Amino acid sequence: MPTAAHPPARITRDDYERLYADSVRDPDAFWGRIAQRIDWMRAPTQVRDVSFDVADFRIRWYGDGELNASVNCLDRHLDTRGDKPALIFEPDDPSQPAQHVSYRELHARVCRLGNALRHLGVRKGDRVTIYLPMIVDAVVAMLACARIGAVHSVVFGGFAPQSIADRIADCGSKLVITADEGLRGGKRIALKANVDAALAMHGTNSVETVLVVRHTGAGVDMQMPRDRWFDAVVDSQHAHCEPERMNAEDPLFILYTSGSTGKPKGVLHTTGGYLVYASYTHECVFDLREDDVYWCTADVGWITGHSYIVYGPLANGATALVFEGVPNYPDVSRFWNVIDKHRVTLFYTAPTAIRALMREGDAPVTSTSRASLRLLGTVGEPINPEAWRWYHDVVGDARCPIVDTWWQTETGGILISPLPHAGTPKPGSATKPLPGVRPALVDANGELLDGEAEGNLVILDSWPGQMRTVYGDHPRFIDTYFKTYPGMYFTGDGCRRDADGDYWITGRVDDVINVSGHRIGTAEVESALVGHAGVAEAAVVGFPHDLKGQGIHAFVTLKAGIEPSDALRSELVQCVRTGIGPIATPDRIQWAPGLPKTRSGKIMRRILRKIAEGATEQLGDTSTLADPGVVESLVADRTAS
Ligand code: 6R9
Repeated sequence: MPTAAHPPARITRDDYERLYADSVRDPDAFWGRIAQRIDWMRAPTQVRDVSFDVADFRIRWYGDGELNASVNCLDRHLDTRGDKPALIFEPDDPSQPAQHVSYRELHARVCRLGNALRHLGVRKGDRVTIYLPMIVDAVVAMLACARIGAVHSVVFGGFAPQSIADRIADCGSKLVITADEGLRGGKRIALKANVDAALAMHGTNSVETVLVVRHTGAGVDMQMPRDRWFDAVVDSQHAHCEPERMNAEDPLFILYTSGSTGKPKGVLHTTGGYLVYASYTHECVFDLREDDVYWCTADVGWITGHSYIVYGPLANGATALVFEGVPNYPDVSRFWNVIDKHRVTLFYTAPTAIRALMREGDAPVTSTSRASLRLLGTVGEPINPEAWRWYHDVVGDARCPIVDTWWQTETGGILISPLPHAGTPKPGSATKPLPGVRPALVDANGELLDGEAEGNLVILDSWPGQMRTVYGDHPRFIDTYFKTYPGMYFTGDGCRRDADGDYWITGRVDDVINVSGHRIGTAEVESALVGHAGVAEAAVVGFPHDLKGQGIHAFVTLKAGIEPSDALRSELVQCVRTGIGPIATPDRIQWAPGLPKTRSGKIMRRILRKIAEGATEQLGDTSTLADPGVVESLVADRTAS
């Protein structure tokens, strides 16, 4: 790796103790040194300028530095790694050929698109929405934006037109990059048609151009002059594109994520700190080496794809696999076959996928070799010890360390994770903070808890990868993350710390449901449900689900005169699928004659959660309810259903 000296890639237990102590004693020195791993056009002389105090709030890292993220991910590798594969593309259909894209080729493709975007009038600071399948052009699109200083907003290909429209309207995108169709598990996804539907919706007329990648070759409706074929515009461009000089604090991207209230928020990450942090954590957590073949199964529509398929690995000159498909197509050995086919050494996936594959038994795994594997990782939700052990013993043949990485869209990169050579792993624990990161636990009053304790997880000081604002709504950023516990960043997660000081994340403590590692806001699902003319009110809670981690349980109160029926249930499911996307489909819809409310009219979700879990003996105090009878009838119906 270009940067092995900053810090050692292989951190042992002794290194860890020393590095950690140094990092928190003198964060300026520590993060100043880490920043040297990046190629700066102008090296920063300032390291951090941070205050979490809401009266004097600021988060700035490397404030006078200048750089370009795409140069760090491409140009600086051309001399030493020009012919090395930057990306290996494995298509949905295994009978189709895989593609190896060298750093030189990726550089040329990014430059051509960068020039095309400039030609189409996209300038530094303009927003570009990317709605693409997991194909090489998704990475090209992100890096081309970075090259010319445009701010990308990647929208996950599973989102419905309404969600695309909301995201375009919120950031005022000038241009959309999409494809004719996506492919997943042999099924076609009508991406261009979804964009057309989104652009017919209110608030999207900032979009001037839609670039359409020919992927499946399906016929699509092209609306001239708005819609342009990607290849027709891009292929003729020059393969050299002058990179924009970006200040460290210039925005790199916006990524929408669900919170406990309202619409998804546009998490904004900036250029310098984010890139330093993504590359630093990618190297030390995965113990990256020059000849690794690294595969993260996330989609680029999520933060894991941004930091650990694109920016971290490419800044480090690694070879990253881009997988278009799904774990169970054409059969449940697909992951392991891909590992053998491309000799994958580092494999990073989500607990939900592990649990689903564990259900299929050992044979689909043990029939493959997996001898190339050196390290396994997980992300997105707590991993239950049983799934951890299966991953370790069966997938990793009991010889690969597991890194259970805790982090968030907001954190930009991994904050708490075992380091592969720095300690004894504990199934189900994310263990210790990375050097430079200061987690703590607080009780409901914000009092810091010492030693062995359980409470709410906060971070006491900034790190370079921290989000800087909610796009277009800075007060919401401060309210959401810095007001609950003044002076601290509140993660929204509950957590336990054991006697060894290891952290065990217990899950969200706010109104966010983590379904298969995807964050779904209860408020979003409720608003999709009440969009149906027959619905008076809806309340949505999570419940423990064997495969998904959490499932979605919706309590729905119908308007007077509307009768519950299976047909109505399907219509409500459809409202959610078209309003948000299939990932937010409720697992259960329970008809509720009324919802438990306090006398001031607040829905008591605590009680609904217990009913959904089936833990009806632990309902707690219901005496403050306006109408305690409502609870009895909900419990009776839940038991009956
Ligand atoms: C990277 C990512 C963030 C939420 C986070 C937490 C949960 C993520 C976890 C984990 C336990 C882990 N989470 N990693 N919980 N152990 N290793 O997933 O970002 O989509 O924003 O979700 O996911 O609840 O707060 P994001």
